[in-house]
Amino acid sequence: MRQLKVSKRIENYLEERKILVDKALKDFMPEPSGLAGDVIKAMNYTLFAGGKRIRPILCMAGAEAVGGSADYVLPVACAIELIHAYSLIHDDLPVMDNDDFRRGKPTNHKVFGEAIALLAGDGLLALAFNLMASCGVEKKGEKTGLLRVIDLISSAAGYKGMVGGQVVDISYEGKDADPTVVEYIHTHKTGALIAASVTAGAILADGNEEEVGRVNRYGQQIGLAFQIADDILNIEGQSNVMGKGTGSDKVRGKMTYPSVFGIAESKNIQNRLVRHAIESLNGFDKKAEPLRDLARYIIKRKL
Ligand code: GRG
Repeated sequence: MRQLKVSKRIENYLEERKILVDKALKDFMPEPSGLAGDVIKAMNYTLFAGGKRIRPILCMAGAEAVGGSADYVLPVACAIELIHAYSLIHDDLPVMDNDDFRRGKPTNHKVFGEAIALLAGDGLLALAFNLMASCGVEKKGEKTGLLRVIDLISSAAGYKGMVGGQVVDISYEGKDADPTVVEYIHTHKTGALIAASVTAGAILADGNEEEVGRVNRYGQQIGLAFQIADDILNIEGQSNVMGKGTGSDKVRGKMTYPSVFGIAESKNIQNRLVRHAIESLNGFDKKAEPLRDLARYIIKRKL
């Protein structure tokens, strides 16, 4: 049989995995009911309003790269998507980026109001930890791997990671270009949760320390490349494909890779990061092929 072209292979893989994640999320999420039903409705709205599910897919691929199973890590993979959904709701609020559309649909606060949107984000964040704590991925009552993962993910989501990156992103709007600051913003705001996603998979699947370290390095490199690609899409992307407007970074005076290094150099940097990410997986067999494909996809994506 002729080998599928890489782009087709990754397309099929992403589609299959997204179906798996969507089904698990549907099974897990509560139906809106009771006195607090409005907030559950708002939580479900953003969680099921599209999305590539790249973080859970990376978590499953990280597990498989070290010989584990995707199904086993699926609850933790879903929990990471809940954290991602929370960050998008808060990021779109008027006090943050004040966006009206995401994934082609009105943002959470446009539909449910600011107070409910804020609480829906909080609710998703808390529910993510509830899901991880109750997901039963611990073996024979031993929770070491799971606790290590909760430690990793909570750090990546909080002030040492995503929240810290967001704070610097906001406070440096309109300031002079600074390569150190933009690298901090991108590695924290976006890179930290992406790196934690793939590393969590490798830890839960009992990868050895050498493997976990290599997968983590891969995650950090693609995490930064992912946000650089996002910056480039904000300039060169097609808004009808992305479901949101382009050009907003420039209007807001955001510090981005293109604003600091220019478009051409930003593309060189992301290509280099992807090359290094793939090199980090040297020594891994073909079970790591999805991770290699995902690294290439991350900078070629159109949304
Ligand atoms: C704590 C109040 C408070 C707010 C926190 C941390 C935070 C809000 C926001 C930062 C997270 C953020 C929005 C980073 C940008 C990362 C990014 C590129 C998001 C888009 O990710 P995709 O492309 O989205 O995976 P889809 O739609 O595919 O899920």
